[in-house]
Amino acid sequence: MKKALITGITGQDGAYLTELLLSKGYEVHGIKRRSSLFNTQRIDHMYEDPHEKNVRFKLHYGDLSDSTNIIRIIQEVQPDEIYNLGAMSHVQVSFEEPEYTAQVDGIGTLRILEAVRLLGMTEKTRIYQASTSELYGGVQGHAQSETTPFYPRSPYAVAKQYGFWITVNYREAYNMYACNGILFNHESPLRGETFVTRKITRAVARIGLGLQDKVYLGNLDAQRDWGHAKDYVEAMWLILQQDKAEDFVIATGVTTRIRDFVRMSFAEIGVELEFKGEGASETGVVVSSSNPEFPVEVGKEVVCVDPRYFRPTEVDLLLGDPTKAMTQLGWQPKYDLKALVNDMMIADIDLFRRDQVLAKSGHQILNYYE
Ligand code: NDP
Ligand code: GDR
Repeated sequence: MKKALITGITGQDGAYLTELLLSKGYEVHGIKRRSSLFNTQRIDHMYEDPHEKNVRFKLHYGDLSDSTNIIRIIQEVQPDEIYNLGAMSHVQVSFEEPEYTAQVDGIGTLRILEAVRLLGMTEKTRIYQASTSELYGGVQGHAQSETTPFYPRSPYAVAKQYGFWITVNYREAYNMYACNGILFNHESPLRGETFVTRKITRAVARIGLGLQDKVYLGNLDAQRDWGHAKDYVEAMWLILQQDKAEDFVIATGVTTRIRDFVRMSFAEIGVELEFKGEGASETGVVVSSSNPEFPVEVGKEVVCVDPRYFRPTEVDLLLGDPTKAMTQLGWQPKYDLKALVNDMMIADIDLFRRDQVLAKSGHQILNYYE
């Protein structure tokens, strides 16, 4: 039985990757941070009672800022594969926590690689590094591939650039099987609530159910190449199953504006929007509403721009070229953007129907501010 160790197991990708590896018969170990509240909601459905025999899913307390902890866990688990998904992953927050982001997203990667080297496990253990399309940041005007030079535009992206190159360097210097997956944005019903897609689908579900009036967003002109996280964790696994360690771009090859993601999400509840104005004064107004289950008033302003969400340096357009992954790995995404939006909207409507029941019986419903 192969053993995998996943950092960032409590995050979106960690949860889907765990499901995938368990289904392939792996023993899966995860590193979770100690927090003052439970932070395992995304993986609780896979929990196995550690008192039982033949448990295939185990969690260890740890943190990518703590080298000794990382070394001890890797020594104890003796993984065949490590997926380094742990990170301070929010681009805007990285402008507020640049040093911590560098520690975890940059040096954290070095800690994993160096632990494997120091423990003499370079021939046994394969390493996947969660690299990102944010590395291309300022490279605009054409699709981005494995040969496109980097131009990071945030403390997050700069830290991830260190993670990318230290992975390449350890591969070349110590002959390690260490690879970067340069993944473009991928989303799902498990996406963190403050990333733009999930912020939108949650808000649209709440507006449709009468729990919220409007949503405040930042730059509506940005363009992203969005795929489904379920498809992208398949690619992570494939990257570690090749004869030779290499880096791969994982993307759909289609890019869409934030404004159009908003439109598509409202369309899922039968609401058509018109956008008026420009920049900070742009608004999204309802022009028709056809589903009686989600009665949103025509003429209502449901989207506003709040410059608080503008970034000091923005990445205007991301568009990946996944040709190498498709030809060499045989990777093919199953979801297109419409299917992704549909999946997220169904999940968020279901989630907030419970709040609607509570609201109707007089309970106070919390508001969400980010
Ligand atoms: P999430 O933000 O959902 O999950 C991040 C995970 O990292 C969480 O489990 C979090 O733990 C953990 N983590 C945060 N800080 C530390 C730390 N100091 N030590 C150990 N673990 C830590 O991210 P995603 O699942 O979306 O992304 C996974 C990885 O892929 C990240 O590295 C991200 O930067 C990268 N990536 C993501 C893309 C995307 O579109 N989703 C695209 C390209 C790259 P906790 O739950 O306790 O907060
Ligand atoms: P990103 O994702 O920065 O691409 O990083 P995010 O969803 O945060 O932003 C995408 C684009 O939407 C614009 N935007 C807003 N963003 C947020 N969060 N909130 C808003 O209200 C809002 N309004 C507009 C942003 O300006 C941006 O242009 C994600 C993360 O998962 C990274 O970890 C990963 O590496 C990259 O994707 C690929």
